[in-house]
Amino acid sequence: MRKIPVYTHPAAGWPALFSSTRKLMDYKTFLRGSMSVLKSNQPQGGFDCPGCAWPDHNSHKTLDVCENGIKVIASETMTTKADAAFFAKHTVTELQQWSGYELEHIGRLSEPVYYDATQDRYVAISWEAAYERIAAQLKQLHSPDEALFYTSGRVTNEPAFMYQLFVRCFGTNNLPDCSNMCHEPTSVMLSKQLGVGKATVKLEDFGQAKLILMFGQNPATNHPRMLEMLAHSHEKGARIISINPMREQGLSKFRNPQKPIHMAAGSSDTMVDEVVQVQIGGDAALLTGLAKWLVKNDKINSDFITTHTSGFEPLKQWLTEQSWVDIERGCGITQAEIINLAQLVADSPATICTWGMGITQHVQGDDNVAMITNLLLLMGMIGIDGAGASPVRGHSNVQGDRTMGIHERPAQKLLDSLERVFKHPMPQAHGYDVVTGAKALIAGKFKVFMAMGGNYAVAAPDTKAIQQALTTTQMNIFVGTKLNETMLYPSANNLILPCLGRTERIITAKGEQFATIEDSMCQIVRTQGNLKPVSETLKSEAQIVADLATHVFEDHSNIPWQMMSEDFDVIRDYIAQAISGFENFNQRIREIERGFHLYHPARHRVWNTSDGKAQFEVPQYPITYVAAQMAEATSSFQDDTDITTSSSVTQANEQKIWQLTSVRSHDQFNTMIFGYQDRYRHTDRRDVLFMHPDEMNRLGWQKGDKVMITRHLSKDSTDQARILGPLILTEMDIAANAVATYYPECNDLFDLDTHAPDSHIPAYKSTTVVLQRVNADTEMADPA
Ligand SMILES: Nc1nc2c(c(=O)[nH]1)N[C@H]1C(S)=C(S)[C@@H](COP(=O)(O)OP(=O)(O)OC[C@H]3O[C@@H](n4cnc5c(=O)[nH]c(N)nc54)[C@H](O)[C@@H]3O)O[C@H]1N2
Ligand SMILES: Nc1nc2c(c(=O)[nH]1)N[C@H]1C(S)=C(S)[C@@H](COP(=O)(O)OP(=O)(O)OC[C@H]3O[C@@H](n4cnc5c(=O)[nH]c(N)nc54)[C@H](O)[C@@H]3O)O[C@H]1N2
Ligand SMILES: [Mo]
Repeated sequence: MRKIPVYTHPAAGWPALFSSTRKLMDYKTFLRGSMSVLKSNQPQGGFDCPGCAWPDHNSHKTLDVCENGIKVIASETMTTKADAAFFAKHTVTELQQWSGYELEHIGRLSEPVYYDATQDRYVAISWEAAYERIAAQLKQLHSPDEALFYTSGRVTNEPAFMYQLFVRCFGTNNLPDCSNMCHEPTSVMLSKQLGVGKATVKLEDFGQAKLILMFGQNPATNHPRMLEMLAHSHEKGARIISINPMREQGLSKFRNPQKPIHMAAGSSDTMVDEVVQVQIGGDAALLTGLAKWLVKNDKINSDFITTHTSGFEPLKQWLTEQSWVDIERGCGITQAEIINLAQLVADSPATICTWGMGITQHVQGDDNVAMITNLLLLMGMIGIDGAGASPVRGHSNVQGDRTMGIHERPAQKLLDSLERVFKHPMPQAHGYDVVTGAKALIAGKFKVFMAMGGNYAVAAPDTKAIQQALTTTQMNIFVGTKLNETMLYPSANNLILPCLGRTERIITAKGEQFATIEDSMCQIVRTQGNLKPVSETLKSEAQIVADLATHVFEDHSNIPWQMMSEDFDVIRDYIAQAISGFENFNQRIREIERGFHLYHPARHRVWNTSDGKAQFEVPQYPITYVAAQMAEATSSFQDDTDITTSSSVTQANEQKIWQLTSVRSHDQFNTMIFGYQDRYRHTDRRDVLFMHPDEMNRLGWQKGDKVMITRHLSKDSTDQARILGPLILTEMDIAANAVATYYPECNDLFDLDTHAPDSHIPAYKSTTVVLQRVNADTEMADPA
């Protein structure tokens, strides 16, 4: 067996904090960024880190930010600009050829621009002229449902509340958001099973947990501040198990920036006790094995089940029907190993399950979340200290945006209270989410597309088709901080409106404003930028929404839009009236230093579900779903002569069916590419395909070989194959049959029809593909 390179240095620590961030930004930017870092995630007066949604740690008096937080801050605080002078030098056709990395490093969007088709360039426009164009266009629609209004999760609560109100007063619930591609299965299943679609744990619970099962998450890269909490839990005696097809190396050792002794002596904590290298898409099968053993051996909490739950008998029956052969086939883990893990669950008085995208982004994403919740319910692990459900959200305010009403399928309660507070009728029909919205966009159903942040086309599946569709609308409107590839496929009327970022001061006629966010554990905290805006032309998102409303609604819909944008206390007063849990918002957010926790009924064993009980759910898909997909692909592949005669193939035996997953590197925040290095995975490029060296050996392939990925869509699909490559084969300790590459470059391999049934989340984490090695001397096939 060949050795896999192992990252031997601890994660985090000073070198991690400073060296790589300095490398990627200019020095001036870095200084500006690091000054602001000292204030980020600090009680009162600082800003909440615009990176991930992991909560602030109460004990911290000093720096509570991580290497990747600094990168996000440095990205936002760049002093270079994508202004009209920049756009004058580059046509849009030229910019379409730029990489995500190049676009990211242009700098900040700094003045409103519109697309002039005659020159194929973006040119300056005044704010007033931009608003007039938008108002004229929106007023001319036959129906408000001809517009789609996307949101990305960095937008803070106050502007998010105004934005959903604006969209609903305009008359539609077409409010897709990045959640639809992220933790939607969590929101859907936890709401159904527990009554609230959010984490039941608080940060304190991590200090009391005895077992932490971490499913499909890479915190060293994506939630680095979580490492500190895991190290703390571990020190207090918790066993930590990572369930992941990849052995994520940033998880083994951790140097804590909060511990001077670590920083000075170069020492570190260990964290993860064990890695269960589940097959991609095998989590539901693994969880089925655990539950089956626990039920069979009567290791479950019967009192809790009787008092608090419904649906146990159907689940028990279903578990009995699942064979160990299928369980092993479904997850790639042996029965003996599963029983070992089940013993740990049985013996633990306090278990937390955390999860990330490795759980949600599958056709079985809803089932995966249901099975995690089932496990917690079987053991009575909700509503006691040190235990519970801990979905770890992505964007820093993605959870808050939902709470504020950014939702295409709003609860009736929200619509009713908006009507009551604003005396304005609200649209009742549900709107489009990311997937159904993209399909409708491609089908030509929308005349206007608006994005409050984000990079819709690139983050979604079928990127090229969405970009193409955007060129055929009547108007696209982008509110953002950085130029990205969704903005570069303009329709007849395309506007980019630059906004202030989280790090920048918002000063209005009423003085300096602060906003709020909700972290991944339902804590509402304030955030106040402290930097001078990168350009005087920028407006706050709240101001942009207020201006749009003032231009679009002649009667201003009797809502004081401008007062709201000038004084965020006015917005908060409305939020207090319209959204439950926010009573006395203005007072409470000022009173308590670290903000306040939103009441979470399930924490108190109050179940706001359809029958007033916590609900067990039986999975919808067979636990062998992925294995069956692969078997089917293998058999159709054998009959398919087209593939084997493809010009770039060397030998038929070099091909095999694989399960592909897409992940984030250490040098990106979603579609914003900061650099090419993924320190913990030993690569300094992004066009890589990770594979286990044993698999390479078996195929006679070498690291550094070039491979093409082909995804065959179903036979009845009009486009039958998607091809990506060539990618460089790179060694990784990853499960058998599994390969991984980076998001978002691979997004055209995914299609809009392959998603979970209820949440509609695209299957970014498991898709069946064929790999072909290409000769170094062969002309490469064009990536399709
Ligand atoms: N620095 C940085 N921070 C970020 C982001 C970023 O891009 N950069 N993005 C933010 C956002 S929006 C989000 S949602 C979060 C994402 O945070 P994570 O959920 O950690 O994100 P990913 O890197 O997509 O994938 C997580 C893990 O899933 C594993 N995985 C893949 N397939 C499977 C499977 O079938 N089963 C299991 N059990 N595991 C699997 C992968 O090996 C990987 O370790 O991070 C947030 N924070
Ligand atoms: N293959 C694959 N695809 C995925 C995923 C995956 O794991 N694999 N993950 C999915 C997930 S979890 C998510 S959350 C989505 C992310 O999808 P998005 O949220 O749409 O993407 P981002 O890259 O986070 O958006 C970056 C853009 O947001 C804008 N922006 C940044 N800060 C601000 C701000 O403060 N205000 C405003 N108005 N705009 C701002 C900038 O213009 C920047 O270009 O991608 C999804 N797509
Ligand atoms: Mo996300």
